[in-house]
Amino acid sequence: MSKTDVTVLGLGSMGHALAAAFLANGHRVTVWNRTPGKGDDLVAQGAIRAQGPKEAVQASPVVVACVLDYPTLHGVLDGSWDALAGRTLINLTNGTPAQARETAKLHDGEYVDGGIMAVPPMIGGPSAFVLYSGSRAAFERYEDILGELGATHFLGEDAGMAALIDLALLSGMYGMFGGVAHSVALAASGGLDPAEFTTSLLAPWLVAMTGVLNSITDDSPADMQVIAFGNIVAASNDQGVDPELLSHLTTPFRQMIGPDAAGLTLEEMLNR
Ligand code: FVH
Repeated sequence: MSKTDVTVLGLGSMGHALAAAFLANGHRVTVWNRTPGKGDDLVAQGAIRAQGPKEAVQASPVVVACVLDYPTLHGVLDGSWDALAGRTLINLTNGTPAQARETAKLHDGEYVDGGIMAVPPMIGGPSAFVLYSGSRAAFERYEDILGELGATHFLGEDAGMAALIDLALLSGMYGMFGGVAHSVALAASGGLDPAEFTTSLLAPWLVAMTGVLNSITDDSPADMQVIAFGNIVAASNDQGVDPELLSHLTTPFRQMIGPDAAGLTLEEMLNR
């Protein structure tokens, strides 16, 4: 069976990995990037370099876009929307739900928005997954192709859902990274080597805690945890570590533990 032709707009770290995956799976891949040299190795492997976005869009029924942000995407497609009409636009650029919905409206054709939950070397490998929302018909027609990038999760016909859940997952990741930075600073203030601390204690601790994400307050009541927040802030101040990040933990914690805690101050939560 002949493989669907695919165009990739944007050959940054991620766009390059996407185009390479499509090439490896035997597609006729047309590529365009603002800085042409980034596609040289792909062209050497058989990709076709388009001279501009319009030529790239006209080359395939499926256009996958992955550029810096939505204003960049709109700039790239300015002048090519007519050529894109009737083709499927799969936009894997990171942005907000509102930007995804706005882009869906601009496109006269099937639109699928995506959120890539992987770094470029993971594309096409077993741990990559990508969130999609928008045209169900287009997603189902091209699910096999999209599956070449990583596992697929379709989140419904609201084009903004993939961006929303992408940002929700990134919130968890960046919250963890921020916590890691604070954790390492606190340990270093006590004289521990950051790399050794991270490998021998912090990483195993975080891995263990991922096992209780759905029951965070079952065995460790919220009130007890809120007292620990106060201790972290006090000890950070004593050690000369800025407590700014951790001092805000009560707000998301209140949202997580439910409406009966909404609007309560730290003191009110402690005195419930
Ligand atoms: N890399 C990652 O780990 C993450 C994983 C999750 C998804 N993100 C999102 O993917 C989008 C692209 O990210 P990227 O890693 O490919 O980013 P860069 O390597 O910086 O490439 C940026 C591309 O955008 C092009 N570009 C930038 N400005 C313009 C412009 N004014 N006109 C046309 N194209 C532009 C840039 O072109 P060039 O600089 O090579 O000429 C690259 O193709 C992003 O939304 C991530 O959040 C990646």
